Amino acid sequence: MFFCQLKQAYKAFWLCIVFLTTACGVIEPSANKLAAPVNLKVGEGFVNPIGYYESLPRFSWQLPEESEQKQQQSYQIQVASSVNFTAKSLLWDTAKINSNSNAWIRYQGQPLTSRQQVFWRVKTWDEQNQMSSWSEVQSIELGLLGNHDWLAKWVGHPNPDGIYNRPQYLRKIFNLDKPIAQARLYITAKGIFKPYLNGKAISNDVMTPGWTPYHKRIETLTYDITQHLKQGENAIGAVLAEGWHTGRIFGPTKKDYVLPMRLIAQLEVQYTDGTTNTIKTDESWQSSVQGPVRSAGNYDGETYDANFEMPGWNTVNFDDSDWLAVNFESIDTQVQLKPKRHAAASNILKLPAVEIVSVKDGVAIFDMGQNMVGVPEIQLPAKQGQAIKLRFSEALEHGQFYVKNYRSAKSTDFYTPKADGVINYRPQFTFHGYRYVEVSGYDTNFEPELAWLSGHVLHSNFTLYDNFKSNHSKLNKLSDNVSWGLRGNFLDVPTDCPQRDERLGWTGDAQVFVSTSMYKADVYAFWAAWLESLREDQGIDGMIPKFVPFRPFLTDGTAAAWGDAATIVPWELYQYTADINVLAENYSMMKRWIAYTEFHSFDYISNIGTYGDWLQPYSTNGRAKGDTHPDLIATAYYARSVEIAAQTADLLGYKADAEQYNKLFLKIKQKFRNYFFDQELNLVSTAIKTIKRDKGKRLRKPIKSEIQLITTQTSYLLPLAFNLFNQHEQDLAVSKLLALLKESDNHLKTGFLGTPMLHQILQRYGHSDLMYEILLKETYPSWFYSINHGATTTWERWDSYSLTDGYNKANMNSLNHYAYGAVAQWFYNGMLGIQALEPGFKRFEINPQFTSKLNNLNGSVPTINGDIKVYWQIRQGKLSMTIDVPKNTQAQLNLPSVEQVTITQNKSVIHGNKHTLEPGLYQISGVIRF
Ligand code: RAM
Repeated sequence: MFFCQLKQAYKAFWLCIVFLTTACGVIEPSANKLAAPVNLKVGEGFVNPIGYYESLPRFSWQLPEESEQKQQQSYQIQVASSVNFTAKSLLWDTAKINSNSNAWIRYQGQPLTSRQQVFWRVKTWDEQNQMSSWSEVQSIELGLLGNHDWLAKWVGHPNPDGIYNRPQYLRKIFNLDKPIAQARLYITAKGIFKPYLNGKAISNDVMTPGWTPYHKRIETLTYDITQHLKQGENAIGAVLAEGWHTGRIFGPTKKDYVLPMRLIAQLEVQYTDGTTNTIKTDESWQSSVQGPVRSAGNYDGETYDANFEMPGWNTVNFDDSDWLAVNFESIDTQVQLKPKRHAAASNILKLPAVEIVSVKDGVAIFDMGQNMVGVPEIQLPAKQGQAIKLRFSEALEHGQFYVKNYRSAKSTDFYTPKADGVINYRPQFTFHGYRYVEVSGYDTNFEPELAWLSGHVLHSNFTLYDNFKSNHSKLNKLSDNVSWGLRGNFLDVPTDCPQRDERLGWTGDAQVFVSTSMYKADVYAFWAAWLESLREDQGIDGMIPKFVPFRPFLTDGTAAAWGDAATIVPWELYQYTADINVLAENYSMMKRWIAYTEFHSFDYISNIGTYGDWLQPYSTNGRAKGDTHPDLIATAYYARSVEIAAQTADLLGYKADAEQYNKLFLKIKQKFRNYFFDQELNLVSTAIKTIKRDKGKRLRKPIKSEIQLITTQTSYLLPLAFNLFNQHEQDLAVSKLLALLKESDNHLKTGFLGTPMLHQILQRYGHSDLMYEILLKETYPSWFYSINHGATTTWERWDSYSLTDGYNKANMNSLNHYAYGAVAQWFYNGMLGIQALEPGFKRFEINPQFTSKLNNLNGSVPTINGDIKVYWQIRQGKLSMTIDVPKNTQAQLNLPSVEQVTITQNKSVIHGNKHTLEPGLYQISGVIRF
């Protein structure tokens, strides 16, 4: 007995010693180290970035899949100025931090400065306090963080003829007289640019620097050009075209808004002896507008004339004596030059043409098989002086080439050959949205061949996930179509459409699609960057424009549910990533937007105008704004924004704000409930009070008007989604919604705003079966209707096109619009059943919505901890399932409709349809009860 106690005391003593020493990091308990963390990222997903934008970077990593470690108990990060992490070079060492956080850890050393290069590494400990090896060393190099770093000037062709839109060629020769250790090019433009060194393009980026509110901020690019330079004479050159800065935006009429194109570049060379040399744009540069690219615009296309080619113009061996000295301007203090904070657009994919649809009178129509966004590449026989003409179309109409839905966008490329023979051409300074290409002007002695044409798909350079497959080919097609809609409309800014004379960052479209896009692609940085533009474009009164970047002269103001992107986009990004930074960065924008809405409301009813449930089918008189009352929509969104702000304030520690917004939310909720609905939860049918907006001024008194509220699916969907009915009334509201759906034979009758709410609400209230029915409908209006009529992307309208009647003739009709693609979120949340229980999926539920209509599904949700993978298959009522729970997370398995559940992991077996699952791979079987 005594011995036993002694033994226990002895054991406790040693455990204590081991605990103390390991906790202090003195002795490590195990010589066998755990595998090192992997997938190290900086900020919103950068890997070893150069030209980075944050002086206090954030660090993320994952536990390796093959490691025995299941959870992270602690971590240590080190940042150093040398790759060897010598004691002297350490800039920041967290020491061992007891935390399971593995993402968005902010550097707390001395803020990093422009050009600074640092190295970082991380290690972790598991629950048994076993330590991992250090990760591989990663690096970060900062760009030029502020205007003070720029010694260069804005330069451009002097343009004696006042033709501001003609593409410019710029060049300079410089001498490097010592061996080169390292060189960087910092560069950007007012317009878009393509840079060359010694005759070679230095990157595949396109349309750089992309589109921001140029009057406030222009993003700068950083390139490692060490390999492009040589000791002795070198030549730098750039082509400059109008892009978004100088080109027309929206419609044909705004040519008067002409701002000259300009380039700014700073080439910084470090010699091996430690000295430096900086070459910059200044008065010594030469320029010409006599190059082969004669014109280029986003909407209208590019015109290239090979007769104007200037061989060697971007090399040392070129006579530029007839070029003109540039005009130059100092950098403007009010326009910030800042490192680009997301990947530039690039040539991501190359598609072959799949069919030659017709050839007639020297005009051939090619089919790319896919509605895509980018540029063609042609390689075909041509005749001297005879221009090749390329036109683009999204769909043929009864075999005819159709371009009317491009409106005023000419979307046409021309190439004039300087000699007979095979030419090769790909436009550089434009992009088109198309599936079909009409090629004319080629040498008609030859028969067109498929090999003449291919398509370069352009979008911001992020990864699209291949993470959904089922046994249902149309569902798979829909998933692909949503991905293609995303590709096509994520070219530097999120756009409504990529083809007509619009292509704008409509805020409403963005807020309905942002969450879905995160399941389909690695687009966090893309959105975080756009939010910076949103903040910059917010009015002094808090107004958030309808589209961003905004051009104030085009149209005034905002719209409810569009401006609410200010709260919804950051909130949805936070839900997906758990990065509190996106809330912190945007909180004051949220507050100001709410203040704006408050100002434009009367007695808690918002009167901000809205585009409504945009493009709702079967609306009265076909009105685009749909039938749901604008005040109902505006007030529902007002409530939603306030609730988001309350939760954000709470998370950020602004308790007083949180309290105030919570109170406001309840007031709006109560008012909303009683103002728009009667006791029985029917929409008030009699004339109601509405309020007229007194242009820009505070509303004084309500004005009675005779507007009737029309009952719509969306008028129940929004309040259910935004929690605006009382708890005990929700079932009643759902039954009203179900009745409305039934009335339309279980078809949706929703536009941009109502549609994304359908799957959320139907699943939440136990009607996933109905969601399947709606989703798998073949008849109009439905997603499959578009597929049945040849869609390879998602459309702007439910009836944008039909094989029998061709295009919907409405003036506004794009075949590549992502808004209705929002439903794809349900593929992950509903069909695969992966729902976050905590932001960032640290804890998540797996509750697939099984259906007799599908027999297998395979997919994943990429998270900050790795991929959550789910596969399920049903055969004759028997379920087999595989689940992969990533390291450092926990899953709640919930299979209410499955009996006799057996869960196997590494030969250990448990039973029951509700379980907490630790990281690992699980096999599950059971019997489905439909
Ligand atoms: C059109 C587009 C866009 C929408 C606006 C209101 O320009 O359909 O997607 O947001 O209208």
